[in-house]
Amino acid sequence: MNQQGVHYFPGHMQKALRALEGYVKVVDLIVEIVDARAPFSSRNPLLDQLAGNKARLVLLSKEDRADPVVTKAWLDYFKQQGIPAISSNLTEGKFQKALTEATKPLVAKKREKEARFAMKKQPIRVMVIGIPNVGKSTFINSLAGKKKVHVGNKAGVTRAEQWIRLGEDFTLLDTPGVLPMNYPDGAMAVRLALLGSMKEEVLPTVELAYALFGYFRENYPHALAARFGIDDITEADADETFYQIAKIRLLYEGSEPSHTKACYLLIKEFKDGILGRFSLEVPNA
Ligand SMILES: Nc1nc2c(ncn2[C@@H]2O[C@H](COP(=O)(O)OP(=O)(O)OP(=O)(O)O)[C@@H](O)[C@H]2O)c(=O)[nH]1
Ligand SMILES: [Mg+2]
Repeated sequence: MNQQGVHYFPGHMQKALRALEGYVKVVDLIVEIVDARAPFSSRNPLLDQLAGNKARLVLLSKEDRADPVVTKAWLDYFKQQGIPAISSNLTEGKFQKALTEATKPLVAKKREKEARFAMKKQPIRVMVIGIPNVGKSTFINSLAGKKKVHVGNKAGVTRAEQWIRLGEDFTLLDTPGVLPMNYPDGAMAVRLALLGSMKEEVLPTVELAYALFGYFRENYPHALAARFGIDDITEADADETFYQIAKIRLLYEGSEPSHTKACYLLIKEFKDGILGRFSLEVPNA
């Protein structure tokens, strides 16, 4: 994959980061959402620092798009690190139980303190953080049982922080996605672009298609077989494969099968989850 660094830090992220610093002080729990397909690359070290010693839960989103074996390995990895972590398909909202379990001690502690000092019962304040497009707003809507905040499959949908009250026990803070200031490791940036967390303008689609092809060839050589009716790509050449896909899907430029159009198709189908369930990194890789 591309080894060149990527520098990308728009102004609204700088602003969001400063705002988040203020919120950390007033929240009880930080839910850090990462994409299950690349839980390492989709963690933001800046947010990690910001969270300090606050109670924290790592939520691996989009498990329905990830390789289940690899997701299990990631959950074990976080467990070994002593970091509470759960995985979920946020669009199905089946994580409520796990979340309630994970937050039980926190709630109990808060209620006990309130009782001791005869304080009024306050909701647990949960701040939801993560890089763009990992599902922060989807998580909140799912908990709320209705659409309270905007979601969309592209980076930068949430632009400002917003508090949402959930019953008696919780108040959630939706936040805009924040990326690290730069990616000295170009391969990490490529993964984030494939997950839709980095804007399409930052990394060209054709380059992404080559990177994805190379990754599939090494890790999931059967990935394209079912969808495009082509052979295992272990020995295949990227250009030849793109050419083949273009012919199969009738993607032409004039009378020639279009290599570029095939690249766009491949990336779109990967992003839409049509190709299947794939993880882009494994623990300690
Ligand atoms: N398949 C699948 N899609 C998901 C899941 N969680 C979120 N999505 C989709 O991912 C896209 C991004 O979700 P959002 O909730 O807008 O992400 P966000 O983290 O709030 O993004 P920003 O506001 O841009 O930072 C949407 O198209 C969601 O429907 C999941 O667990 N599985
Ligand atoms: Mg959002």
